[in-house]
Amino acid sequence: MAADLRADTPPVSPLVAIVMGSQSDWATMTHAAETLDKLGVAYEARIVSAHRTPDRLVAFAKGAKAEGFKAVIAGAGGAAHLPGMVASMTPLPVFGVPVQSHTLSGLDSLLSIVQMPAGVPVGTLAIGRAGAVNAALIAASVLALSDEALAGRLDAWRAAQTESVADHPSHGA
Ligand code: RP5
Repeated sequence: MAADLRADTPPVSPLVAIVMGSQSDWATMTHAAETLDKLGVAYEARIVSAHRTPDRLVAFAKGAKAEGFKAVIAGAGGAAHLPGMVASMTPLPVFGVPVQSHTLSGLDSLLSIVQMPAGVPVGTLAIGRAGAVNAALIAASVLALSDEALAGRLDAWRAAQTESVADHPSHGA
């Protein structure tokens, strides 16, 4: 039986915080987590609601840099104030993911997140899964500026993606 090498590996501090407004957002935000897993980027996922847990929001946003995070991915739906409020209280780059809402299909989430006033930026990604995946990739790109090994893994990830695209569509697919 192979030895469990994880036991000898020192714990890695999470570099990316994935925060979301509700448990219901996890179905979308899990795609950000899976992408960071594939790239070997340590993260921590938390539920932080701008409306239901405002004190938790302030504590997280004000303390995120001191906790050691280098970037924040924030996903929320509907009246999606979370990314903007986090951005207002941290110097870290904040990437916003509009979660697809039931009533307006995420257009409400998108406009809530993207229309920040000048001076408090949120890098806003696409609605839903694509946004969650791309938020992870862009956060990893930021970290890769000072991490050559991660930059190599990102290059490999892109090369594998390119390799996976067929020249022609398969019939019936
Ligand atoms: C937002 O309200 C959350 O980000 C979520 O997308 C939305 C609905 O939340 P639940 O009612 O499902 O908890 O704050």
